[in-house]
Amino acid sequence: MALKAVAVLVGDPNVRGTIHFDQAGVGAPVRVKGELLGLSPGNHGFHIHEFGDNTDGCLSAGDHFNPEKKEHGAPEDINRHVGDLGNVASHQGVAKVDITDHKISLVGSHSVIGRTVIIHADPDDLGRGGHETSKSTGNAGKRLACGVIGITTAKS
Ligand SMILES: [Cu+2]
Ligand SMILES: [Zn+2]
Repeated sequence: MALKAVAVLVGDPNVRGTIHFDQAGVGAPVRVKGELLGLSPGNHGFHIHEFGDNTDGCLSAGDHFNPEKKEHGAPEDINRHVGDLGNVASHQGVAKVDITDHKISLVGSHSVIGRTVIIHADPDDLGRGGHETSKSTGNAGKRLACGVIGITTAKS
């Protein structure tokens, strides 16, 4: 049975967007698709953070979702946080997101439902930047906008 979820990102008054999550069934990859508006040109770190708590804006969402207690990395790395979705690129104010990921899920121990998706001000160095935060956050900078991932109907 297909599983579906959606997040509406808000935060920085200029940045907003909607991201859809689709999974054909348990164990299938998740397609992460949508659009983010108002970002500066270039790459921006894009992650799932642990908590669906936005009471203090994007700050209360906690660290990267990391149920396997690994280091921060690139989406294709074995050693990565489950929440590490890499970067999205913005051109002329629009970032089109279309990622297929095999680590996140919409069910089970890797489920991202009820967690927070965040878009950052800076590029994610994918753990390779040599900065003191490279192995935890990819040194991606400020949390510009975020949204809690919620269950949606199969029709959306
Ligand atoms: Cu992040
Ligand atoms: Zn990470």
